[in-house]
Amino acid sequence: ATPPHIPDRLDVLVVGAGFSGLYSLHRLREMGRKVHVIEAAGDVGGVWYWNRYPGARCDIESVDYCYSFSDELVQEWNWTERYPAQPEILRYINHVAEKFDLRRDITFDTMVTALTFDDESGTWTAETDRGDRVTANHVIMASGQLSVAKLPEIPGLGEFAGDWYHTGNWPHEGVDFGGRRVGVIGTGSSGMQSIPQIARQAAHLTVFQRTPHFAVPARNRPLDPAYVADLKTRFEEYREFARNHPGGTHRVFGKESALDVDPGTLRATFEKHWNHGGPDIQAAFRDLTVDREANEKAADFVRSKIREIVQDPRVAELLSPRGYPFGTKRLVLEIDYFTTFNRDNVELVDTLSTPIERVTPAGVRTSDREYELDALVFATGFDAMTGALLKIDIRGVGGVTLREKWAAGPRTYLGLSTAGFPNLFFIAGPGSPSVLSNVLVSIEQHVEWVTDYLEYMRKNGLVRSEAIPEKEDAWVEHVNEVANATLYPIANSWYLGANVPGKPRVFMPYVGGVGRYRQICDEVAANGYEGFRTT
Ligand code: NA7
Repeated sequence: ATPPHIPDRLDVLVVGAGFSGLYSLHRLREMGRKVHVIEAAGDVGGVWYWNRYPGARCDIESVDYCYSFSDELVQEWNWTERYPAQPEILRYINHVAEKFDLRRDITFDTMVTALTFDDESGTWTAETDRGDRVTANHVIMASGQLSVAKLPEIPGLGEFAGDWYHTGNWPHEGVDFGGRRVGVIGTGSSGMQSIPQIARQAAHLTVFQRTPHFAVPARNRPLDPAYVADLKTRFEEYREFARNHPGGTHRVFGKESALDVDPGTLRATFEKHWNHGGPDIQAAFRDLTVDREANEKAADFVRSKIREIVQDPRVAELLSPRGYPFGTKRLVLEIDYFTTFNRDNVELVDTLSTPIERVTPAGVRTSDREYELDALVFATGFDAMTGALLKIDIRGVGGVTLREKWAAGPRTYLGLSTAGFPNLFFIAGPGSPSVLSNVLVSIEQHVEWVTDYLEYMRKNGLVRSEAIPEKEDAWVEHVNEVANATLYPIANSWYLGANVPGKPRVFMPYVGGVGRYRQICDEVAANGYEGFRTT
């Protein structure tokens, strides 16, 4: 039986109430569509609802990491920090939900478990973990890129006598680490952000590091209200620049090769970026993402900084990334991360030389000893990009499952759609710039493109749209081609699914750039949505 709160016949079903789902709902409602959102969490926010660990912060500047579709919203909201912390982002999302009265069309605490396409009626039926059955003409998957928390395959967790947490699924009431012996496994963004905060509280902190990640200072600071006010007077122009920019931001790209400049200029350029803070150091020279030798100059610079900051040379060496290019695992913006290792209560364990064997009732056992712990934090990341989609049993034409179709890696047309699954759209999905961009710019572009397409279909009396397999093949090839021209595929990153054992190693996001991607999507639309077969 369908609970009364989800209409059982919809025009559009949206899965997920994060930034993508909320804007999809708002825009479709404005277009007069019968739309409803189903969300697993207890409220809006997506990744910012779940990731409440201490130190959780966005690595895109707040004035960029926001919606632009409503000038009123732009004008009334005031960001307070250069890089927004999780509570401020969640307050913003809540403000948006209230302002546009979004919650009345969202069902929370409900997981979509299956989506089945019926060839005859050309509709989708969704089933939920609460026993709902909902039929919709179209489905928009706004289920996120980093929404399925991944625990490591370490045996023994069930025996652990202490408490354990995953950063991507943090208790809402917070965690008090005061007086406790804490272990953190994982040193990506989530680990590097939480470790300094936990170290200040805990009696003792053991950091279990498998791969050191490159990090540069965030140089986070309060925003000058005059700057924020000034930006509002020209926000549309400011945003329009980002919409056509490779990363959806305002990053300035260096024109020189890191191999052509003299050592003094090289150092001074990196120093300038280091002191300014933020990820734009990746574009300090034009060849850092494409030439290994040039990239190594940046890697050397960061390692020299780590040696300057970390007092114990042995620890500094262990914290220094080697063997993969700078920036090819997502560059972390750090706040007090390296200095944390100068504290007396912090210990670094290199699990490459002494691998973790198991969790024991008392703590963690590595190949050489046991570490006694009262609490264990997993900052071990996500089944990224495809995890949330493949968790749902999605069945398209002829009963083919998405899991079967994507067994060797995700295949999409423009990152928006996949052949054999008509009327199903992805927001910021694999094959789109998504996680390699300011995702808010990408989300707005995707939502606008998809909803415009639904409007086009309605106006033209079209009820069914499906990506053409050859067009999809060509897009997948293009995505691979541009990725292979960069250093990105070298690293074992979540961009490639390398953090999930058994996941096919395929570079998932589109590195061709937000501006170029938008242009391609606009051309597709201008040519009557070419690449889709419609009826
Ligand atoms: P990441 O970046 O995937 O980092 C996960 C970390 O956990 C990373 O250091 C991993 O080491 C480590 N890890 C994962 N599994 C294990 C096992 N089995 N044993 C030891 N260590 C392990 O996730 P985050 O949550 O930090 O960040 C994800 C994104 O969210 C981030 O890039 C931003 O875009 C926001 P590895 O490097 O794989 O050796």
